[in-house]
Amino acid sequence: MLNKWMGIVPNASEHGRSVEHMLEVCHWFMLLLFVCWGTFFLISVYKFRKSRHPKADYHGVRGSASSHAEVAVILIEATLLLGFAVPLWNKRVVDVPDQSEAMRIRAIGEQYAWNFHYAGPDGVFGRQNAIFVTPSNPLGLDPTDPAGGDDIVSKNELHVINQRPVVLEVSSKDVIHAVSIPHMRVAQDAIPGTRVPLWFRPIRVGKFEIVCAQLCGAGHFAMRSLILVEKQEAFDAFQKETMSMQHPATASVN
Ligand SMILES: [Cu+2]
Repeated sequence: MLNKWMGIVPNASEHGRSVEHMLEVCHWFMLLLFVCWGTFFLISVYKFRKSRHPKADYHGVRGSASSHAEVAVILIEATLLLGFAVPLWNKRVVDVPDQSEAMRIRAIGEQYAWNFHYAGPDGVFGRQNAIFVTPSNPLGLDPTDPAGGDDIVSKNELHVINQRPVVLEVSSKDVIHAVSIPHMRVAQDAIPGTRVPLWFRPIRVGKFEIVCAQLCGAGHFAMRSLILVEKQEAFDAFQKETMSMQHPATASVN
């Protein structure tokens, strides 16, 4: 309800609720802080007004209530950080699912599109080299490498399987971009020369938006793609069809 009112898109990933929960706790705490400090400020302004205190008192507060309040704030903030934020961060960034469980897909940004590179049925990414880059081979896949014989590349369309963890290896061909998938509650900068894993488990079949979240040039606004969360059969059909288009020789053998 609150999400809808604030224009936040519905969650479609397993960990999404915990991210929302973290944000909710922080916001409620900030509201509490705002109200308390605001009230304290107004009381002070009224109580220590000039007409009642014509002469300034340089000793300030004498009671210990304000120190207690400060300690309480520190304790609550430490709990937020150590009890909620660090464990969630660890789960999201350190505990990346391994290759046997997850789909590994490379997401490569360029001005102004996203390329998605799948390892194909053999699960091994083919070698890449900039010398092979052409309009029909945007990622420079080495045609002599057998591991790349079943690799497929899709532009502006990321196909994933529902309920299966996805590890996106995010990088860029030119400038800094950022993959942001609001429905999955994930975002990651795409930095040339690095390959950063970003993972999530989609829990709902559907089509969702992927946007570039770094101002990357004049066409930044148009740099949007779709993530298609599909059932296994639909993904297999996509893989087979794309393979037959991109590797007619290999596809006919299989
Ligand atoms: Cu971009």
